Amino acid sequence: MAPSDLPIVLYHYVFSPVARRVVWYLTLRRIPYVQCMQPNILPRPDVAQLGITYRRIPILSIGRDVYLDSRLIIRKLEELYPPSAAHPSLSATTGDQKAIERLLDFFMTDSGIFRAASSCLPSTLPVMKDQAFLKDRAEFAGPPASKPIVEKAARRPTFLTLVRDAVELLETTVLADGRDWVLNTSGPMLADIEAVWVLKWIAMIPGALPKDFIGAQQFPKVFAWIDRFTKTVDGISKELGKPEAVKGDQAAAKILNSTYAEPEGTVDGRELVAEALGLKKGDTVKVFPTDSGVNHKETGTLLSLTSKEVVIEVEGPNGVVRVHSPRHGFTLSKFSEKASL
Ligand SMILES: N[C@@H](CCC(=O)N[C@@H](CS)C(=O)NCC(=O)O)C(=O)O
Repeated sequence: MAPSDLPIVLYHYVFSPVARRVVWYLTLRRIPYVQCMQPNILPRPDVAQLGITYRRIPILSIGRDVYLDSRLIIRKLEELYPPSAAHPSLSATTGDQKAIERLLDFFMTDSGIFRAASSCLPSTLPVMKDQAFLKDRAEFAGPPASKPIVEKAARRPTFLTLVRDAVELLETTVLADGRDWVLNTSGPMLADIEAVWVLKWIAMIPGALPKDFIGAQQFPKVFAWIDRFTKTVDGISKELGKPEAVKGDQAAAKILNSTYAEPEGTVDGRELVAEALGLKKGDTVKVFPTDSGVNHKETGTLLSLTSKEVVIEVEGPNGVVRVHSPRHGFTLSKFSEKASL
């Protein structure tokens, strides 16, 4: 069966800005999927049913292959769901465009803009007073490496300055000539998703961004583009209708009764980390993110290791799945009963 004929299940919750990236991608490409809605804090028994200990959202499966991290998820959908008239491509085509697409992804995620925007959430937001949520997120973020060096009173202004700088960059570079979309295309592309997700999310939250500092008056092109993106994606979602929602049991059954979307892959012994750790196919390893949610380490049998991803077989109560993690932002270690990692 072609991967594009296999069922796709998205585990997410509505208020996850990272999961929105995947939802918009699926919507803009009109790719059918079912959704398994999750609570915004642990525990997530629906995910545990697959034997998965990774704590972050989103998670997406194609057939019996499960993909972690929105970036790998989007890349896999690009690869496994080839473009057609019904499911148009969102990818950049030229080298310059590809560079912009990729650099926008790194800029919004890795340069600290998402973290800065998250720190602009107003303390009056109901969720910011929810003790269970705050406790969950303290575990998610891990202990601070040291005492914060930015004075408390300067923190919000510092983060707002960073976010404003990102908005200004878009206003004065990629959107400066008045184009509708980042790559000057006729509709939104992946490059737009990469650039818009943090700003659209934080701009929507009342009280997060002071309008006289980061608003439509100072940055008319950026705010018109966010609005255009919202209208376009909302229009297509309306036309497609709500994706079917399934319970955890149904989601797990769909996944476990499917075939794999990809061949098993191999472990090249000359791969640098494989060589350094003496890893070979079939070894038990731990795979985990290095930036957040680091305490939730996935244990499984190493199936494949490339420069782009690590794939392990994970055993759940009702069967095994293959769990794919990107190399970027994740690491792996050899499993040892005594290991402290
Ligand atoms: N790099 C990851 C980041 C995922 C992430 O941080 N997701 C947030 C939600 S926006 C999360 O999982 N928060 C903790 C939780 O919901 O358990 C990705 O692209 O998927």
